[in-house]
Formats: sequence, structure tokens, C-alpha cells
Amino acid sequence: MSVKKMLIDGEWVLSSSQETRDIINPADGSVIATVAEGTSEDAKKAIQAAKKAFYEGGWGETSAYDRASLLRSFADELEANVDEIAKLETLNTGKALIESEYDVYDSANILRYYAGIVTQPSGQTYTLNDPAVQGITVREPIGVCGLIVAWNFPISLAIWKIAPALAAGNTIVFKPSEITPLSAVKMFELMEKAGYPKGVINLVMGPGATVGNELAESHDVDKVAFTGGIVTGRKIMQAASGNVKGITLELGGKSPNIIFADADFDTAVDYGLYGMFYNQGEVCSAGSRILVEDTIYDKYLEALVEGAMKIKIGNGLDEGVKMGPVISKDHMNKVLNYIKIGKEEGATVACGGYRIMDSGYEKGFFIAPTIFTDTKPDMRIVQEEIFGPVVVLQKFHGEEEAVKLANDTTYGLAAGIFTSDNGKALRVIKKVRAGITWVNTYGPVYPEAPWGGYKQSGIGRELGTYGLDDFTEVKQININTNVGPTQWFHE
Ligand code: TXE
Repeated sequence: MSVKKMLIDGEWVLSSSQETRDIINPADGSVIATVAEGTSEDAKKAIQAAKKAFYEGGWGETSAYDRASLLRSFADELEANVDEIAKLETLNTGKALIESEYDVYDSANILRYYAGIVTQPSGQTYTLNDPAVQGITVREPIGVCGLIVAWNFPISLAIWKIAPALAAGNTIVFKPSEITPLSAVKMFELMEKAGYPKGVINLVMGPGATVGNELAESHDVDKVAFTGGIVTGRKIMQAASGNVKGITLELGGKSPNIIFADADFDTAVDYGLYGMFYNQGEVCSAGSRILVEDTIYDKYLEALVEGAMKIKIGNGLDEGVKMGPVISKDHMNKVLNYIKIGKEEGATVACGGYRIMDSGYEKGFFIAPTIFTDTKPDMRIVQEEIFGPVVVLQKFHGEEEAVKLANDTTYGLAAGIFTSDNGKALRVIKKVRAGITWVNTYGPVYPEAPWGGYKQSGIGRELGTYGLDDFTEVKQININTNVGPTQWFHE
């Protein structure tokens, strides 16, 4: 098996240490590829290449039209290669093939969205206290951006950062999760084919503690954008403080999906399942706490359990499969440990609660969809992000208690509400402390809509115009139309 290489300064290279890493298929534990395991040295080289490309290569001064054209070419390449990339993504992450295909098409849309808005008017003109001076603002690229992502949506998370960063005129050093780099290698090959100049795009694989930390810490990186866990997010904030670089952090959540008794029942059950078990529950915005109004609680629970037990679980490449394995053996053990904690805390397992070891599954990391009832707000399974197919149900009485429970965690990423009363929907959603909210739907991502969290779910926004703004600096320019000395010192 040939070793998959990194892209640094326009060259495909092995690690400076010659070390490699085997990449595992979570559906059966087999080795599917071997990749270069980058080092801090490799990250340093990539950062220098990106710096040179920005300051000396002229990329920072390219026209928005040229950058938009490159984004569109890259989007075309992605779509033309959808079968290969989606298959790679499913092999590496275990997710259902249909989800991987969506991720590719959604990513192409996001690239085209940024290609569109980057050529639109932006900035302000403003009047000043001095009528002779005209003020304007312009947005400029920040410089070298370090982009670090997790393993749950390797394609999408990459594009959410790469598209606005390059649209704005920055140069990038991208680090995928060390366990899911395969789609990134293919995407960088396609970006090269699309025509990105040497040094503008760099791919360094390898561990977070070395490669990731170098990107967060380096004084030659001007901004770091990160999606991952909260513990790592805190480390990145600290490392980034050395040169006071800008940061965007998306750190997950424990999001409430609030079901009122007057909701369309079947829709609310369907989105309870979809909001939680899509991508095995390894979704930052998963509706991992379903809050159900007391008058329909028993009926809702029964329907949810029935739906969860019907989910077709298996190898993501197999026809009709809708849920695959979790990402790794370590992560499976972490999720199983949370299930154990939930039982010890006194919650009841209404369904699931175990690793699937049936014939054909025993080498993979499959966990049965799990629903906990009899929960209390202070339980760890209610407060902490489990990031697997495990949902907790909470019972509430009326709007006030729904809002209180919804806000009762340190996270604030997403929230959903199901009701047939629009007034109630808006009243409740405005009181919920979360950055992404849905009414009578749960989960969709729109290229135009800003994505990010309140509280400890993160800092900054991705997607939409906000996502582009977060990869720019704002400059004020004040033009004096009445040229002459101030005579401040010499009247
Ligand atoms: O993520 P990490 P892990 C949550 C989820 C999960 C937990 C841990 O609850 O169980 O985080 O997952 C890089 N400096 N989310 O350990 O460590 C790392 O190499 C710089 C929620 O897999 O945060 C990888 O590329 N970078 C989340 C990336 O950070 C570092 C998605 C994410 O890994 C680093 C995934 C360091 N010191 C997990 N240490 C979401 N928001 O959706 C690691 N990395």
C-alpha cells in the first residue's frame, strides 16, 4: 500500500520523521490506508510556505473574481469525483454512504456560495464629525490561517473553513483529524488540479499535540479556526494567546429538542430520531436531550423507542444502511462508559445500551441506538456531550420549565422546538441560549445561515456572510478632501 502524502509548498511529501499511520475502517477494524504522520517540523515548513505565498506570492492581492473562479472549479471537481470521495469518507468514518454523498454536494454548494458573495459589495461608507473627511471600510484577508478539524464530518468541516478562508484571500495550512485524513488528501489533489498556486494551500496530517499545537501556537499563523472537543478548544485558546491571533472555535453541545404536546406528533418523533441518530449521533448539534411535555411523554417515548429499534445499522457501504459504527474503538469505549455511568446514576435504558456483537458486526464499533428515561438535570449523561447514539429524555410541564431545562447546561450550540403555535415557538426560542435554532425541523445546515454557539459551545461563526467576515480584518480609511495643515502646534 503506498503511503499517502502531505501537500507542503506545492510538493507532495512524506513526514520529515518518515513516520506513518495506519488508517482504520471502523466497520470492521481493518487497515484501509497508510498516511504520512506529520510533525511540528512539517507544520513549520507549511506555515512558512503559506506566509511566503501570502506576502511574496501575491495571493493576498488577487482579485475576488479570480478567487471565486478557483472556488467554482474546485466545486466542479468535487462533484465530478463524488463517488470516489464519498466512498473514501464512508470507509474512513463508517457513516452511511448516502450521508457522505450529501456532504460532498453540500460542500460544493458552500464553495459556490462563497464564490458568489465574495464578489458582492461589502464594507461601509460613513459620515464623520468633519464634513471634509469621507470614511470607508474595506475588508482584507488576515494572512496565514491554521484550520484544524475533527473526524465526524471530515469533508464538510474542512470546506466550512477552507471555502471562506480562501475566498477572503488568506493562505491556509489545513490539519484533518489524524484518524480521518483520507478525504482531505483527495480534496487537496482536486484543489491543486483546480489551479491553486503553490504554497496557498497546504495539508499537514498528524497528531493534535504536535501539528495542531504548532498551528495554534506559531507566531506566523494569524488566525486559527477549529472544530473539535471543548478540552482541546481551551488548549487552542491558550496556545493562540502568544501572538493574540484570532480564533474561531466550534466545540459541540448538549442541545435540547423541545417537543410540545400540540406539535404534529409524527413529525416530532421523526425529527427526534433524525436529530439524534444521524451520523451515529456524532454530530455537534445533535438533539441529544429530548424535552417532552408531560401530557404526551409516555406516548412519545413509546414511538421513539419503536423508531430507534427499526434503524437499519451496518456497514455504511451496504444498501439501505442508515447508521454505521462509531468512529473508533477508543470512542466506542467512551460512549459505552457513558451508558454505564447513566445506569449507575439511576437512569433507565428504554432501548439499546450495548455494543452490537452479532455475526458480521463483531469486528466493528457498533453501538445500538440508546434511549435513557428517568433522568435528572444534574446527571452526567444529561450534562455532558456523549457524541454517540445515546439520547436522554427529560419531562417538562409548560413553557417556563421547558426554557429552564433547555438552558441548564454549559453548552449553547443548537436547539429545536416542535409546536403548532408559532407565537409559542418564537417566545420559547428567543429565551433559549443557543446560536442555531430550528422550529418544526431539526438539523439542516444552510450555507447562508451562520453556524456557531453561545456559552461554552464556542466563539465566532462559520457559514453565511458571518463566516466570511470571520476570515477578514476590517480597515477604516479616512480621506481628507480639504488638504491643509492642522496648525495644532503652530497657529
Ligand atoms: O477531539 P479533539 P476528540 C467532542 C466529542 C468528543 C470529544 C473528543 O464530545 O467525544 O470532543 O474528541 C486536534 N492543539 N467533539 O478527542 O481532540 C485533533 O488532532 C491543536 C465535538 O477526537 O478536539 C483533531 O484534528 N489541535 C466536535 C481535532 O483537534 C489539537 C467534533 C479535534 O480533536 C490538539 C469532535 C491541540 N492540543 C469531537 N489536540 C464538534 N464540535 O462537533 C487535538 N487536536
